[in-house]
Amino acid sequence: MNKDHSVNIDRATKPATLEFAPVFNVAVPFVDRHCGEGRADKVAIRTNQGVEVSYRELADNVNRCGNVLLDLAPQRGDRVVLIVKDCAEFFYGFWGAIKAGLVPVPINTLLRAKDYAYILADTGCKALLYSPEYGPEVMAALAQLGSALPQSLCVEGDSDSLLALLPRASAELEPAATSAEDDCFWLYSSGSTGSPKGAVHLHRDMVVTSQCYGVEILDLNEQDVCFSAAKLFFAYGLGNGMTFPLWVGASTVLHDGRPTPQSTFETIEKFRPTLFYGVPTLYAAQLQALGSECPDLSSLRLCVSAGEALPAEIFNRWREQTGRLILDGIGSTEALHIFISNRADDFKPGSSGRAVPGYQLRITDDAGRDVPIGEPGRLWVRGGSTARCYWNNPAKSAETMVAGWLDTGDTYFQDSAGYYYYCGRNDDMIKVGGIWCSPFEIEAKLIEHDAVLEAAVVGRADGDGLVKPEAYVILKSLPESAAGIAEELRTHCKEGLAPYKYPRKFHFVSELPKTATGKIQRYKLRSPSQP
Ligand code: 3UK
Repeated sequence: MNKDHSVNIDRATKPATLEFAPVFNVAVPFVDRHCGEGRADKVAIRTNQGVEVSYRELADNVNRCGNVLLDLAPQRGDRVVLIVKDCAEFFYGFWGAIKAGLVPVPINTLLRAKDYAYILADTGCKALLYSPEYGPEVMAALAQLGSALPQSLCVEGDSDSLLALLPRASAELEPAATSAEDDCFWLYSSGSTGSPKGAVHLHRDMVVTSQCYGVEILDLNEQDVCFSAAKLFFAYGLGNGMTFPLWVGASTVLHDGRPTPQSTFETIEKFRPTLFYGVPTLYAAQLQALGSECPDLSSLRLCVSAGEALPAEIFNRWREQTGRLILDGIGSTEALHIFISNRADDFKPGSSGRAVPGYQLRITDDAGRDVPIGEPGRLWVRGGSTARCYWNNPAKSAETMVAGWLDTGDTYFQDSAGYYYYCGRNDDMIKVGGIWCSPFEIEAKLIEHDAVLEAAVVGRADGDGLVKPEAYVILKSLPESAAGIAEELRTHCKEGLAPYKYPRKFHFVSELPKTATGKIQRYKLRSPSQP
């Protein structure tokens, strides 16, 4: 058998077989391995603040940070919450905790005190690492918590900050003797409604996503430079911007600001990444900006989209304007990363692609039977990276994780060529005249129209109590007449969709409610408080 902390990859099989050593701490192959493989001086991280970190510095600082964290959270399995922006210290905190046998829990940095108080209490964390920007919300959250306060540590600032403590801590740290099946880190899934739930991930999970998707689908290698507009606290960004580049010994570019067309274009021009990872609403905004500016995007070999379905229209326009493909793929916090994807040599615009090798899929009806090809149903996934459970929530775990299968909460259909098509979240699907109708299909039609920047479609009961589609639309510019453009969009939909699918009503808005990760919150539009 292989030596401690190693993983054997047999690429002769399809999908590749992964064999983990019985003693396996995932920080070793992701962080420590590179110095022994000749990458000690290679740059692992570059940031928009001008910071550069080599693989040697990364390994040393991970050890130092692990030692600092062990002073605050001394017991194996203690949780360490990270409310940290995209910066090198995110890496030190995350991997330092794992190497020390602690469990890091990165949290969305855009939340408020009330949300933090809930999550801190739910984790029962012993330590909390936060960036100074979030200090006021963090302090307010701690005040709400009352008892069982975690030890908190600010990343930078005074003499007690992480940056002040690191140089004084030892750069030696033995990896905790964990196993591939031990709890490793948690990520909170926001869900569309209800309280956030902590998805518990194991040491093996990041290896599986990096190999199955990063290597097999994206063909990542040591020469790549990754830039993720999606932040590290999000499972999508965590893979894109941290685990994938580390797995193959590549470099990553971190930006600690809000992703806008301007900031992402500037970052691409300055750091010349080979891979760019965004979400559909960002690609739409970038395309709008490309109307008046022409940044140099020539370093990119591939672009990736996830978080929401990528409309074919955006794929096509991006390809025309930049000459680059956007590979759409669906992933989730519970699955850790993308499990259905398009690929550079096999893509179908408007579809999520095919199964990522290593993942199995099912589409079922309400009775749990597989539906025929072409029919929409509930999408389930099974694979080596899915969360063990939701923390402290056996009821939700039992409902979502059934005999090794994960309920994605999405409605999908598969065509006869094997491509998967997103229809909507199960609770966003609309039944019009007794027939299931996909809000996404109508939205994709709407944004084909020149005047439309973004659209969201929801079902609403009319005066007779019959549910009909209604559209919320952001126009690219102010229309001459709202009634005129509504009529034009209605005709546009009627021409390209089944007759019952056109929106009966249009609301022209300047903004759509979205999660921090760019997902449209259709349930907010459905609620009666909205116009
Ligand atoms: C939706 C998509 C259609 C879908 C994520 C890549 O988004 C991620 O994780 P979340 O837990 O949300 C999961 C849900 O988002 N979704 C994501 N991608 C697509 N729907 N097409 C897509 N391409 O409803 C899914 O159930 O926030 C994405 C990698 C890791 C992730 N965590």
